[in-house]
Amino acid sequence: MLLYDLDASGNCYKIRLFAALTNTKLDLVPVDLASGENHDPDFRKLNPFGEVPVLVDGDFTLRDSQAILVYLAARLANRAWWPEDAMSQATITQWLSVASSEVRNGPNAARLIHKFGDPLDMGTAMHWTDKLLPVLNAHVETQDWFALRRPTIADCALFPYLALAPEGGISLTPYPALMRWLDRVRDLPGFIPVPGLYGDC
Ligand SMILES: N[C@@H](CCC(=O)N[C@@H](CS)C(=O)NCC(=O)O)C(=O)O
Repeated sequence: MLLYDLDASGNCYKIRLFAALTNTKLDLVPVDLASGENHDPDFRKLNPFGEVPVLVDGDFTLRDSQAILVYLAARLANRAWWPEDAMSQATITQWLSVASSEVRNGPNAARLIHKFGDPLDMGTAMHWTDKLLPVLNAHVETQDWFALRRPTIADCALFPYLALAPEGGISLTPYPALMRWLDRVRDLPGFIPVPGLYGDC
């Protein structure tokens, strides 16, 4: 399987992290966003939105980090990361939605502004962040993992942009339970870091 990838992308890191934690073999194809390679017609055939990550598995092409996590986890013999029952899948999906909505509009947007100079509004990003982080912190005060009693793809989807939040000027110090959850993810066998991850680089 090919993963069209960018090393600094938290969305791509979700997939690389999951693959590392589950011994899933992926061949990385770097995409140079800085030179606009993601807007080349060939890449647009893979993803008309011009975004990484994109997974290609034979004839099957899939965009969106959450969708790719579901696909990869569903193909594993060990269904621990994406179990087959409806309640588990729905519970995980509600956190995948938080990753693609609240986290994207909050800490991810703040990092895009701070680190990459994207023309987004910091006030809006902080509004989302201030609403999000207390909820996440309270959730992991009472349970170790976001969706189930063990790590799932929900944790892989949430980890990158929360761990990278300091790159957006967001301190995680007021959220000790969330920091303990970050540490639990970092302690998982097979864990790999990403450039800029707090404490690692
Ligand atoms: N919903 C998508 C968002 C992907 C996305 O925003 N990718 C960024 C890199 S992290 C990108 O390729 N941006 C290129 C652009 O917007 O021009 C996902 O979760 O994979």
